[in-house]
Amino acid sequence: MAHNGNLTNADKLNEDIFKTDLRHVNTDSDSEVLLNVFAHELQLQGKLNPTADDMFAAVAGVHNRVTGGYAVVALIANYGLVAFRDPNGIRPLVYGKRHSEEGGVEYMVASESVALDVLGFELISDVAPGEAIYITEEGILNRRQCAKSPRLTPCIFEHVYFARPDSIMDGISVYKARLRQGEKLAEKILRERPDHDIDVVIPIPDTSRVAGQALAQKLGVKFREGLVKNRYIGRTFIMPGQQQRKKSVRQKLNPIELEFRDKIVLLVDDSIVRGTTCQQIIQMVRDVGAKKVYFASAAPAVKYPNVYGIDMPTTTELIASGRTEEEVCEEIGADWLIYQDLEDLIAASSEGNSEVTEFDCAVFNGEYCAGDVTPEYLEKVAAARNDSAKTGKKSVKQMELPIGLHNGATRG
Ligand code: PIN
Repeated sequence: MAHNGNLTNADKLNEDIFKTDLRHVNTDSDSEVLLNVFAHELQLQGKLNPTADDMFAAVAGVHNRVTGGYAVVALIANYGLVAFRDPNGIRPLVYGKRHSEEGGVEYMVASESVALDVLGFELISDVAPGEAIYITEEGILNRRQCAKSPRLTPCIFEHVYFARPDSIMDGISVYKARLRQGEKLAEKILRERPDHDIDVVIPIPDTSRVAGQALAQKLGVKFREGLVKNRYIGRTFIMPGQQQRKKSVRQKLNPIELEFRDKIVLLVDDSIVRGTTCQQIIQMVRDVGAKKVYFASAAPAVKYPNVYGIDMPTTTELIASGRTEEEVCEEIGADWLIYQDLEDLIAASSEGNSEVTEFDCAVFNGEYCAGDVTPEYLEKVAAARNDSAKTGKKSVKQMELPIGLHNGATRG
C-alpha cells in the first residue's frame, strides 16, 4: 500500500488497531496504520475470497474510521489493485489506461496525470472524493462511491507549488491555473499602483515562471530570466535545518547582473513560507545593483500549517504568522510586497473547472476542510516539524510524536 497525505487521527487509530483490532503496527508510518485499518475492514467481510463488493465495503470502513487527507493505492496479492481517495478529495488521484501489447487494456493509478502521460497511458478520470476503484487481476475495472457524503475540496497548494504544471487535476490544468494567478496578480498591481514604475519582472525559478510570465504580459512590462538555478541542487523548501537552507540558496541561485543593475525589479515567487529564501534573494539582487526590489507572491500569505500531507513548517516558523503585510515586507527587506488575494487564487483554479468551487485553503485561512483539527493536534504537529525535530537527534519528546509526522511528506 502506498499513500499520499496525512491521517489526522493516526495516534487514536494506532491505539484502536492494537487494543480492539488486535493487530501490531511495527513502524511510525501512518501508511502502516492505514494498511491495518483497511486489512481489518476487509477481514470483517468474513470472506475467504473477497469480491469487489467486499473491497468497497472495506474502503467505506476506512472512510468511517480515518480522518485527514489520503490518496491510496494498494496491491492485493492474487486479487488486484485497489485505489481510493478521502471523502474530501484533498489529495489528488487519477487513473488511466493504455492498450497492452497482447491487445488487452492496462490501467494505471497515480497522484498526477503527468505520470500517466510519460508512460503512454491516457487519462480516464480523477478518482472522485470518497470513490474507490478496484482492478481485478483479470483486468476488470470496478468503481464505486464509498463515502456517505463526499465533497470535493482539493488542496489548493497543489496549484500554487506542489504539482507539476503539466498535470491536470480535477479537470484543472495546473499550468493554466498558474497563468491565471499571474494575470490576477497583475490586475491587483494595476488597481493598487496604476502608475507603477516596474522596469522588469523576474521570476524566482522554477515554479513562479508561469505566473510571472502572465503577470508581466498583463502589466506590459519586460519579463526576464535574471536568476539562474543550479540544476544539481535539490529543493531547499524541504531541507531540514535553517543553516543548511541558507547556505543552499546562494549555491542554488545566481543573478545575471546586467538584468538587475539600475533597474526597478519585481521579483515573483509562488509563495512566501518561511521568508528566509526570499530575504536572501532580495539582498543578492540588491548586491548586483537593483535600484528597487518589489516582491510579488502568487499565493496569499501562508499563516497556518498544512496537516493533510504537505510538510510545511510550524506556525512560528511561518513569516506571515502574526505579522502584517507591511511587517513581512520589512522583514524580507523588500521595497514593496504584494500578495495574491485568496478569492483570486481560488478563482484562478476554479475557472479551469467551474464544478470545482471549494478548495482546502487551510494554510491561508486556517479552515481545515475535514473539520478534524484541534489546537492539541496542531501542537503535536508543531513539535514534530520544528527544525530541531528534523536535525536527526532523537529526543524522548520526538519519540512520542504522533504517527506519520516524523518525515517530510513529499510525493515521489
Ligand atoms: C521553489 C518553489 N517555492 C519557492 C517553494 C521560500 C518558499 N518557497 C516555496 C518559495 S521551486 S521561503 O520553484 O520549486 O524551485 O518563503 O520559505 O523562504
